[in-house]
Amino acid sequence: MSKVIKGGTVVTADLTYEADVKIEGGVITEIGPDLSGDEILDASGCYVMPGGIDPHVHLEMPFMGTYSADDFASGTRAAVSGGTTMVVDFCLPDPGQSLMDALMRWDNKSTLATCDYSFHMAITWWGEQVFNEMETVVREKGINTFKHFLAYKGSLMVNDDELFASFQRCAELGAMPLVHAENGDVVASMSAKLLEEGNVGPEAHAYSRPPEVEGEATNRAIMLADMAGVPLYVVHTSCEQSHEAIRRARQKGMRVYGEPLIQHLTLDESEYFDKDWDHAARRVMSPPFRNKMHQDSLWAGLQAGSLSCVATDHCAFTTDQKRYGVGDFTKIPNGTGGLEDRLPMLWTYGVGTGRLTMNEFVAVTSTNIAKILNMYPKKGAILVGADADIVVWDPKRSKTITAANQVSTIDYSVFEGKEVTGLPRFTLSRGKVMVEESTLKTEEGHGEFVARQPYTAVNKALSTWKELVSPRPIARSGIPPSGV
Ligand code: DUC
Ligand code: ZN
Ligand code: ZN
Ligand code: ZN
Repeated sequence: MSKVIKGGTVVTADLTYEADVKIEGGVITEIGPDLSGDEILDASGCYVMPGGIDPHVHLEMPFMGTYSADDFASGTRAAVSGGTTMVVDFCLPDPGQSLMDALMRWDNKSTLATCDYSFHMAITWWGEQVFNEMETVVREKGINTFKHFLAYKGSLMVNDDELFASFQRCAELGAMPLVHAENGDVVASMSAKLLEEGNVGPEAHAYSRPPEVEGEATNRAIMLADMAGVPLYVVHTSCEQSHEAIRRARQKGMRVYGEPLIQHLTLDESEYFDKDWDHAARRVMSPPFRNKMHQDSLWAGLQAGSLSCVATDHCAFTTDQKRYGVGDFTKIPNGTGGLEDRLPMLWTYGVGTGRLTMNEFVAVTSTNIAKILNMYPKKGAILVGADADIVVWDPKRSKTITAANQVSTIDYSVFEGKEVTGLPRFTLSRGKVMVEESTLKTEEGHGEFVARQPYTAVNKALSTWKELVSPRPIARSGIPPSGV
């Protein structure tokens, strides 16, 4: 059974041209004029683009005493409804837990996926077992990226000695580290002070993690990555301080990638102030929303290429879950949704305003991500042989985003009331039509794991297992070396 996407304009990260696209066995088999096939999908008036890849989601994530509300079933349904055909989730071992055991849990959860998916492995603790298992993760499990939280002191956070040791291990294995760059010690200290002074509401969340906290951690991670000889991927880059560090590193020739979120590009800190508790708490995420100056910086980074891709960090909690934090903002589960809105929002506020070209749109929502995560051109491409993960994009279709009509299971949307123009006419996952206009034709379990091979380019450091040395022993002898 072949399908032909007919009469559309193919838009890739570097080309725009009129052609039909033929699909057989889940892959693209022909691109050209006047193709025929068993089934025709009418793409007239539409752009035919690589399906979106969201490099950063948390589905059914155990976090802050609860689980994020969208699982792999509802999360990937939401994804395809908005033109995203692949998600990358984070496997999070509990402290002391084997990476393999954690991976088994993620393998089980992900059997519900409608579209393809991959994993980043998080380094949430450090020890010889983790050091050894990292090799199995890379060589046998098809995971070439390791996430490090520099925030969430007391739970997910790793210290600098652990971070540096893990970066060196990544270098040796041909893996790339990712960082959540916020200084967790400073956030903890500022949070405690705010609470002490009676600032317990959700707006205090934003005060507890200013841009400097992110800039410091980004700079530190970049320096440590440089010393270890690894590339670095900075998740949810939200402010100029962090972007500036990334820009500088790239100018020096380092492979450092920055990932702004659609939320940070389109929503600002006014969402926290003079708003009712639920409104503000629903928007509590880390890093928090910033002011317009930071938003301009992020848009400029996408235009100039100093920032590489746009994600959601989709980590959706219901209003009831958010209310765990009434009376103490540090207990509000951190996270926002947006998986189904990323493409329409970026199209409307990026392409629709002239800030991004269509080709740049494809680059930052799909192709760059596939390249950076080492799965191009299987993903992120309209090329013969590539997976037929395709969105047929109707630039004229519009809607008003509202929780009442969303696919995500939560009871609100941070984009409530936003008008978007540009929506999928069809979304295809490996050739299967999952969405036709507003009709979902999703298939639980259709999604497959995408294995990603190690990188070959950067392998400077060598490491063997060593206990971390701290504190440094104090010299007992007061005798100076001779000659001093
Ligand atoms: N930030 C969030 O807001 N939620 C999930 C994890 C994170 O880093
Ligand atoms: Zn994070
Ligand atoms: Zn995240
Ligand atoms: Zn299927």
